[in-house]
Amino acid sequence: MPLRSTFAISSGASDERDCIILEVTVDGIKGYGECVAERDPSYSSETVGTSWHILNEFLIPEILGKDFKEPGDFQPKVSFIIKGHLMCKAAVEMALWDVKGKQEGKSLKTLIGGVRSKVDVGVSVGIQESPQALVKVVEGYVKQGYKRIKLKIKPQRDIAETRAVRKAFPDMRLQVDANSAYNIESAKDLKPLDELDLLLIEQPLNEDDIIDHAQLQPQFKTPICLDESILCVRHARQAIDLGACRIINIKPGRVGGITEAMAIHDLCQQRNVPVWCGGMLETGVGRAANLALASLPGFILPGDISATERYFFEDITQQWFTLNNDSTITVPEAPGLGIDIDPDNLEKYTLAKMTIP
Ligand code: OSB
Ligand code: MG
Repeated sequence: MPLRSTFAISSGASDERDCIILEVTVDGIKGYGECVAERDPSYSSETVGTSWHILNEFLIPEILGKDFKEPGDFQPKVSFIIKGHLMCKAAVEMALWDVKGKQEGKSLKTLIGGVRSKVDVGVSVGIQESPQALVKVVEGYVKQGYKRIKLKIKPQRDIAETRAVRKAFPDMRLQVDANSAYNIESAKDLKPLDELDLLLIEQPLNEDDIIDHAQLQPQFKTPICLDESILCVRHARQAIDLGACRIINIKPGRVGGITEAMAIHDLCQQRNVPVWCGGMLETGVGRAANLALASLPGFILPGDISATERYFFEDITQQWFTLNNDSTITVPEAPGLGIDIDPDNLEKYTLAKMTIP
């Protein structure tokens, strides 16, 4: 699906969103799931191509025709024989949550114990040509009503950009995301950010650098937030125990599904660590799931869940998510994910199809 504007992060830019949509049939009820892996392995090692392969050759054959009581119940059965590929597992789980909700006539929000009917959201703004261009883009989103802005940064494109936005919007809830573009040495260059009253600095170092993040955090007043580094509840516990971060970004796709996302949420609540819901430029399918997750009580910071028009010209769901005037988006209340697929748009954007009977 073409993006409305190029989205650039430290590791690369994209103009289009490729993704896999799963349609699962259980006892005649159809559920939908979105695999958030991207075309390129630049954010995560998983891609649309690896997901297609793993779903087709391993994950789906392993669980097809078997009985599972809860959407997450297939996970322990496959975790040892199918290592990793968490975005594939999350896609299957999302479709099973959708089925369960439709079976029971309950929304995903109700099934998981969500407490909010609308959730605070912000926009994740890609790297722009210049600090001035960035301020202009941010201004556009502020005019639309977003009250929290996240800036993507990379070396040499960090301090001047963030300062310019802070100067233009002195009271804005502002945060930055490096997508692991620094190492323990070069992260010293980020020190001036500490004076800009940021909510958090997201994933400055590599995915597997929890220990270096623990060295870095005490050097900053601003909380470090981990995204790529946290793939499961164990990682969350280890990062909190080591002092590697003070905030965690939870993306159900990255951690293998809603069930693991809830476990991380529960741990963080016990440990007094604020969490927020990240995004992966999802279609309406994944966006609906993120909204339900973000309705859990521990999601106290605004999520990267923007209105549909921030991403796409049209969507594959009939639902078109809009921003309320208090910088929130309303959580779907219909059974399951609470979305209906737009069959014409789905067909229009389909590049390949696979049916596993
Ligand atoms: O690091 O949070 C990230 C998008 C793709 C890959 C990684 C990230 C992002 C975003 C976009 O920041 C969040 C959104 O969906 O709006
Ligand atoms: Mg991130």
